[in-house]
Amino acid sequence: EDNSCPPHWKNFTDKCYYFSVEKEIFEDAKLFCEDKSSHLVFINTREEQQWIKKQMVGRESHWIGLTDSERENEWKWLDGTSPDYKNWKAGQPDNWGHGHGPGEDCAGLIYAGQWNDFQCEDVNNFICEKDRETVLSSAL
Ligand code: MBG
Ligand code: CA
Repeated sequence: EDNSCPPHWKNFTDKCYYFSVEKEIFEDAKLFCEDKSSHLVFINTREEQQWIKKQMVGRESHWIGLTDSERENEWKWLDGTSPDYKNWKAGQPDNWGHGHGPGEDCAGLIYAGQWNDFQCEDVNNFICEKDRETVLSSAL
């Protein structure tokens, strides 16, 4: 495989993606990715969304790097940018549990690849993303 992604990471365009086998609460998933010089995935295009969906073999939900914990219903990627492309499931986000619990401020993919807001303390799989390493051409 000549895609310059680390072992267990998959390449798409100029990025590398890690689909976890681990399940974590949102904050620990975020820290896991940061520990590997990456971030919870930002999904910016339909093409990226479709590729990610294809990689999701099981029916598990996966955290993405999207939260409205700063201000309710202002969804932001973890780099502070607002989503342009969106893929919410119909009826989501719904901040479910509001009035009875903490609501739902952390986003993830359900098995069909669509987005749902979950309670941040839910335990889900997750996807990390980072830039692909630049290939040195000196060996050629
Ligand atoms: C669940 C979502 C949850 C909440 C709930 C509302 C069946 O999906 O996971 O976040 O939106 O629906 O009924
Ligand atoms: Ca929800």
